Amino acid sequence: DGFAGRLKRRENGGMISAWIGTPDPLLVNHLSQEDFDAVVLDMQHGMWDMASAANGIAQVRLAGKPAIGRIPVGDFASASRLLDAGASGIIAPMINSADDARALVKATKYPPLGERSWGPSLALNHFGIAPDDYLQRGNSLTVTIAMVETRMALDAIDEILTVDGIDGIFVGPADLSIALSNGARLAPDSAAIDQAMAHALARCRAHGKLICAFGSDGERAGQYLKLGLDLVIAGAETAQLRTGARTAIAAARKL
Ligand code: 3PY
Ligand code: MG
Repeated sequence: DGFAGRLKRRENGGMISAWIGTPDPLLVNHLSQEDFDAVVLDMQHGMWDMASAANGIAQVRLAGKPAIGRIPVGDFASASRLLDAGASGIIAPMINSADDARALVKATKYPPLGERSWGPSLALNHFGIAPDDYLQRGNSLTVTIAMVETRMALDAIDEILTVDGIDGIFVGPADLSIALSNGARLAPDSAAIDQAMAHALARCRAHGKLICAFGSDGERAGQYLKLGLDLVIAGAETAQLRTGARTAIAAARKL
């Protein structure tokens, strides 16, 4: 679907992706109609299982958009299955070392880069591609993104970025803020995170790899885009839904 290429070429500047944890494909259908460049289904803190995620991916594809799956920590088998179901990218949380990054690549890239096992029947349908083509091009049609959200990961960022098959990183400001304060604070919008983000951006650019991050709302997403990030989140669907509800109620009460 050209997503990986468009992302890497930064055709329209950075991308904005939806982020959905509620395991309802019909909710995905609605949100995919908005002007998002991609849609993330979150299996780590969201409630998707593999069958519902496959149906969610189908709804994203119906809107002609790329679907990305965030897997639970260390659940690399689910990364392969999401790709088989037609995901265009995988975001893996808590990748803290080159070893973690290599295990992720093993599950998400076909040989010789990795050891992804063959079975992408839904992906072939969604991409409209022949098996031989998908085998040849699958590794470059999909992106493998490692989350940097601990002190260890920040220290190992160059080693992680050096791993062949890692297409980029995704900074998790919530967990990173907890890690950097030794558990004292949840402060995703703090100066410490701004500093870490600038450092991560510089390292990703030095390695020629992608950098993405979770923004808690549209304003934060805009700041990250302005900084030069490749893909950003503008809040989870629950936050967007509740903000919309609050705005509507306030407007009604004002009259
Ligand atoms: C974090 O900020 O820690 C994330 O994982 C983004 O949801
Ligand atoms: Mg996190």
